[in-house]
Amino acid sequence: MKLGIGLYRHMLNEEYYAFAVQAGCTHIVAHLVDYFKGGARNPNNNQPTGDRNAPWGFAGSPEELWTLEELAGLRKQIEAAGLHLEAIENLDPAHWYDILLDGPQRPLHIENVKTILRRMGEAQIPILGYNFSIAGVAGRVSGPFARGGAASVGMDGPEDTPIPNGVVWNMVYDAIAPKGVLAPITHEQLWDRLQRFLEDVLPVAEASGVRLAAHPDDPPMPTMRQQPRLVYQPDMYQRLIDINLSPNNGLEFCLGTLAEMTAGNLYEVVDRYSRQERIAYVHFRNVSGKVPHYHETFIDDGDIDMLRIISILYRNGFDGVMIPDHSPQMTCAAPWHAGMAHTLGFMRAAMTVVEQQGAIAAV
Ligand SMILES: [Mn+2]
Repeated sequence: MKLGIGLYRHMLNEEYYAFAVQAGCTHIVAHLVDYFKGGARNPNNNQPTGDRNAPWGFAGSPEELWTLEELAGLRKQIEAAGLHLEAIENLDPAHWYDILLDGPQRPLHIENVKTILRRMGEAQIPILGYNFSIAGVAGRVSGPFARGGAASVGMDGPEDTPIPNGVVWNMVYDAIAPKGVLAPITHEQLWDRLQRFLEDVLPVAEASGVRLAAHPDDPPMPTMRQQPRLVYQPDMYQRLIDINLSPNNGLEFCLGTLAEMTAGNLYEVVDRYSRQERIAYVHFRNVSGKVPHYHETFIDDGDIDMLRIISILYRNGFDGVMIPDHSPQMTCAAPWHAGMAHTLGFMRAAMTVVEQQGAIAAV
């Protein structure tokens, strides 16, 4: 079992790599999308939060794909710090918005994703995490929801405000889009878009040695901002796997999101998907409650028995990377670092116990 940490773009430097090593991490999951660009309400010492229905910030340049030099340089920098670069998490909306929206730029955007996959393969970065979602991570509220009044996020009822033109995946990709809102589509239309995307890019992913890893919809509501969502119940992950049998069609397995779903038993869900060997890497996050009313909690303080989860993963031979997803912000001069150190310490202890004593919790 491997412990890693996800770092946002502005954290991809030696100070954060040292923090990761000191906390016992061996792997890095890197975010190259700058979620915080232009988002004044979105301080970058926390997970991107935004407002309930205001976008996080501005997407990158549609013409500037991540270069081979940038990707290979990042890997070398991370390896020089004694760590491994396991994955790039998330595509920039600027590079693939018309795949999500089935718009006129779709052929170009498919080529963009293929180019990124080829460059990742050349740079020897094995996983690309993505989130096939029109509304993205939206509709959440922030507050002192976690233990001891720690700042956290959650959901306080559905969010149905329509998405303005020029916004997708909770980021602005076209600041001068004509006024108006995105027309709703059906769930089946969105599944069709995902299926065509996978058919188009998975052969290149296979040839490049890169695995795609799908995050479930967070928060897992059937619709968000009047748009359908794909993976909002545990069984829907099975549909995503079954629509393309490529071994490179994998999962970015988010425990917090799965626990927020209204159906299923999380321990059975972890057992079922880890047996299929489709989990590329795991997001560790605890929550209290289910959509549309839940809060993110400290790792040891929510609905999920994390020792039991790690025991199931261990028993089923999961050998991938496990990273904290989000943590509540601890009250101190470095709220993000303290929250992450707390989560990583808990995960490292749980992994050590299971590796030394076997699956100790009821699985
Ligand atoms: Mn997640």
